Amino acid sequence: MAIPITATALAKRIRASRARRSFLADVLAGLHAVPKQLPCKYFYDEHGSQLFDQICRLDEYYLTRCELAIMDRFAPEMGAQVGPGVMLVEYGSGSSVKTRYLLDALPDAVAYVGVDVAGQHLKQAARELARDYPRIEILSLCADFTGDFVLPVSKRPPTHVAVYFPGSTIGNFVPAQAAQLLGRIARLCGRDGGLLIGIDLKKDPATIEAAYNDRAGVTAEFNLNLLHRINRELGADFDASRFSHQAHYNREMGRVEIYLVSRDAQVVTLGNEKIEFLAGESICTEYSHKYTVEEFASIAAASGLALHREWTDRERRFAVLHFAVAEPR
Ligand code: SAH
Ligand code: AVI
Repeated sequence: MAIPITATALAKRIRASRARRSFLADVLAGLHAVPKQLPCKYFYDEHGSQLFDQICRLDEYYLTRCELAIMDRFAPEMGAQVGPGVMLVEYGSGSSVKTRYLLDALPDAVAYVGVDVAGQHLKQAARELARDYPRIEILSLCADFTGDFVLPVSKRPPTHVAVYFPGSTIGNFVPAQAAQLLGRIARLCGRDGGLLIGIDLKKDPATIEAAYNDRAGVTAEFNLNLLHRINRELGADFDASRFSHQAHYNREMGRVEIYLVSRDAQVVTLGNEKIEFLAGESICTEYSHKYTVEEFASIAAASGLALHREWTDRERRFAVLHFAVAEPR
């Protein structure tokens, strides 16, 4: 006898099957491209999200430490810029740790919406925030923030929408894509809103390279987990032990480039496709751009965002910037 399925369960299955199809299409397109590449948003399955949280606690990964220090010191000033009655929308919210500093400084916020592709991690973070911030309506949206999405409706109407985009996740986009995404953010916020965004600043290459080549090998595991995810979810037969993690700072481009390098000549099967690798051939899995405040402000200005305030840590390694929407484009 067929077991009846509820409408919610059916909708969930349809979403999962669509997500699998796009994942497969993106992986095949990336592995057939020359040079090979994979989108970094796929790092974040459940294990990948946990590995990222471990990266944030590494000595070498100064980014999180510096941004937390900035939030700890300046969140009240940031809260004053964002203003009361807000719906705060966080892009790539992950574990929502930095968020707490901001919510503490926004006691009159109407609602908070975490937006992230990592569904389970997002739900868990939202549950914990709802427990600790009972006066703010905590909502979550599992979506790719580079595409179209509809914000959930809060019980109380907000006076305005502001976006919080910490972590320097914007650095994982090449400048042209970053400009597009900033334009979308400006349109989402409208004239009354604003953007609070974390960026990793240019500094000596040795410090940057160490952050992506930690001694404990967590970043290498994070990178290689992408191959395990492709095997698990798409049925490929990558042997992760035949690939190595590589990360180096490209000074000219102002970015860390992260690769998985094939240790030998090999063929990987994915569905009906055979993907050939030469010895030493690499898959680019991520860029992480580093900016000066001026460079970033000029990209944002072209997207209709005007730099309003900046906060940095004492060593000027990282910055949190507040932008007002000059003209949504
Ligand atoms: N904001 C957190 C997490 C940063 S890690 C912090 O600062 O520590 C990057 C986060 O963005 C991850 O949680 C990942 O799942 C999410 N992410 C990456 N690309 C995304 C995309 N295109 N759409 C939505 N979320 C994305
Ligand atoms: C999420 N993002 C800003 C991280 C970064 O530093 O570019 C992702 C990461 N990749 C390797 N380590 C951390």
